[in-house]
Amino acid sequence: MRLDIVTIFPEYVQPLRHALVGKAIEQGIVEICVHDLRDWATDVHKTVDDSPYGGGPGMVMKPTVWGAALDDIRLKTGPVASAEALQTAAMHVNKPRHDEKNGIDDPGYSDQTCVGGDEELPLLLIPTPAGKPFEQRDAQSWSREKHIVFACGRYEGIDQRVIDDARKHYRVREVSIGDYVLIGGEVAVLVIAEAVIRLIPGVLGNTLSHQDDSFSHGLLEGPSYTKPRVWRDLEVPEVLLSGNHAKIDRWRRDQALLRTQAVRPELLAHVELSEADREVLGYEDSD
Ligand code: 6GU
Repeated sequence: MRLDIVTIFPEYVQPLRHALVGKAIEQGIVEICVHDLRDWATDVHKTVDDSPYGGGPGMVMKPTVWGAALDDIRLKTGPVASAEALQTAAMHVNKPRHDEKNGIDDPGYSDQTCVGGDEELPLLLIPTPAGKPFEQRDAQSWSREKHIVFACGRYEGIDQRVIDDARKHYRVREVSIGDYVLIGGEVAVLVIAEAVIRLIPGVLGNTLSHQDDSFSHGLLEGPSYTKPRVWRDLEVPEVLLSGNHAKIDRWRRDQALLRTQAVRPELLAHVELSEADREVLGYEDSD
């Protein structure tokens, strides 16, 4: 996968060089190029914004600068032709991870979202609080993309015509990472890139380890425990020591259901509940 990130603060996305994403870069699973939007500014002050038509506070990012940047990224021309990929912070490749296990097959992914006509266009993601909420299923879908471009807006946003024009050459998605306002899109890019990259086969040592993720089955994950068995007078739940895997699976399911009911009850509406599930949740029998 290739990721291009356009921002006026290239340093802001340097955390991607570390840990699991850094390792994925090193393994050649993902290539990340960070571009300074000011490289496309044409005046001596490297101006990227201007006052809004119609008045009001704040500044709007200029279509001329963004248009040139998105053209060069798509065509690999201009500053992009010589752009260097992000280098990792440390060598990770030879360090085995705790969750790397032998004998676990890569389940792979079907390529159905990556075939035919428009699907060949790169995906342009524009983080904005006015976007559609980013969800785990988006991360799953985007983990199969060949080329994703992130356009980080600052100030009051990007001139709308940049987004309208980009649709000619990109599949464009405006996305929000939650109902709060950030100063710019950079932190959202870190969030989205990490959520996407960790799902690419081969990035997590153990490809089974994300199948039980919170949200993947519509439920929040329940609690986890490790040694020692007793710590500060607190014991690990007995069932986890029982070796009875049917019982352990049922217990984990119960914990996930109860946590979801307590913290995010609205998620339960989208989960298929068995009779046993309904009983744990205290639902009345419905015949
Ligand atoms: Cl994606 N961008 C910005 N600037 N603010 C946000 C956001 C994104 N998601 C929530 N708030």
